[in-house]
Amino acid sequence: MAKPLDPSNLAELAADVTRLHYPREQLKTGIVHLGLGAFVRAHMIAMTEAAIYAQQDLRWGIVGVSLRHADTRNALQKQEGLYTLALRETAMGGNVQQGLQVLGCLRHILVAPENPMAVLSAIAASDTHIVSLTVTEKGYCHQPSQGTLQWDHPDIVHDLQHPASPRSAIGFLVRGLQQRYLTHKQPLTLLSLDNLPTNGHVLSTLVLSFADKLDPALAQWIKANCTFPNSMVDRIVPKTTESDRSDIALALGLHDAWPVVAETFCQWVLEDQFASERPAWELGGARFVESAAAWETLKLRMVNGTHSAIAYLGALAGWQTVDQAMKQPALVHFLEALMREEIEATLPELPGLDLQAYRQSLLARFTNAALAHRTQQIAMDGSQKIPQRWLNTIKELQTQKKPCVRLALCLAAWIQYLGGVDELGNTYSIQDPLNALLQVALAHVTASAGAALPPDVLALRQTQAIFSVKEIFNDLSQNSNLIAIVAQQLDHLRQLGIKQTLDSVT
Ligand code: CS2
Repeated sequence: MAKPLDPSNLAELAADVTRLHYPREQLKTGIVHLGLGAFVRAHMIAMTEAAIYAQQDLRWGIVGVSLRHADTRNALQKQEGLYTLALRETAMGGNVQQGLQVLGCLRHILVAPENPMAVLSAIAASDTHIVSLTVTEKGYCHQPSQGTLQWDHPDIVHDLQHPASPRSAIGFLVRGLQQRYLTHKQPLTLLSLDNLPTNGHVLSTLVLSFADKLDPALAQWIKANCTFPNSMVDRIVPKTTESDRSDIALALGLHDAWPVVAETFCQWVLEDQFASERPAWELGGARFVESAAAWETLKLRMVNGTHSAIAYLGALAGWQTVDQAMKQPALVHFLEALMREEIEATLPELPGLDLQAYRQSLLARFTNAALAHRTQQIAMDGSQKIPQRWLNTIKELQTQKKPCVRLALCLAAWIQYLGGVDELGNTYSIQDPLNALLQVALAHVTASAGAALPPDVLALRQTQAIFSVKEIFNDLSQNSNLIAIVAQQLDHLRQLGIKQTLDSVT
């Protein structure tokens, strides 16, 4: 058994591992990050490591905050926050190439429910210049279709009443900002790295409305002194598995209890609107722009839109991973047509971007077998993802009076997915904060006459029921044209199966 990865064993790392090249013990902590999942450890933290290294700028150590679970802290505290980033590619012929790097700029980890006051103090500390977030779509406690705070969300109700022990990201941010306001009043940048359109703008709306409820003067101060840059982030980072851990230990020479695996591709486009200092992230590959909105739209509709399509169609067909799904010609042709014929027509101008090359490189990224990215992982939380991944695209196509049959098939696949059984008869559980609501909507159709209805009418009624969930569909809820097309695709999926349905719309 290899020795554990920790600062005293670094001399034993395998020769080809990229290691730390700065005096780690001297790092200050200038960033607090909420939501310490795999994604940020493979993205923003890796870019911060590069920025620290390039300039030996020791201001940018990171305090990572897990908002729910202690597992990351428990694993990483024994390693004093050190962990491995494994970048994997699959070469022609199927050979996996892996590059390993040990990262050191994650300096402290807090588990919010254990010590909420420590999280508030970290946000309020005057050395903290940036609070960043990857809390996933549902972590914003907002209405996904409208971007407004969900005031009846249990965590928001709790946070309004418990100043010292918030639960939600918004609660932590506003109470932490309140401490800054009541003490040194130094400005702060709040940086969302989640897959939401105009994520910075959404975050500012939520923070300001919560703050205004507590104290309008606090909201005024935040507005005048804090910034919320929009940003687009892109890197595929699957959940780390036991077999990843043992493979990495072999190649690393030390045992890392909490490594992270990702593709080599990495993109970060963000607005250079910082309230005070920031790391030189451009030296780690980030691109600073005046407005990130068009980049966010591109990424959400092309990368995440097709990813969710693969997820629901794949999960239903029994294709367990994205690369396995990409071995199906019917799916690949469908994805190409989906992007070329539907999504791309809705994208804003991005001077210098070669869309065809972007599309081809995306399809190639999805074939990376070394990631084994599970379709069920991407299928999670559909209600929170679908508005920005598919519905905005559909609305735009409708404005342009263009067809959207492929996106309709994506929606049909999601509705079918909510049934919890794949084409092979295997059952699975659905993870979605609105699942109970969606199941009630479907059950209502079946209870009132379902079994007696002809299949196409049943598909129509079920589609109507799902569209009536305003939290997701909002102004599309009564769109009978769209509902009819989706229902037809749902009926096709049931009658013809996935492959034939895919062929029929390609
Ligand atoms: C995925 C994203 O799980 C999902 O919903 O679509 O996490 C995706 O892998 C990243 O956004 C890629 O940048």
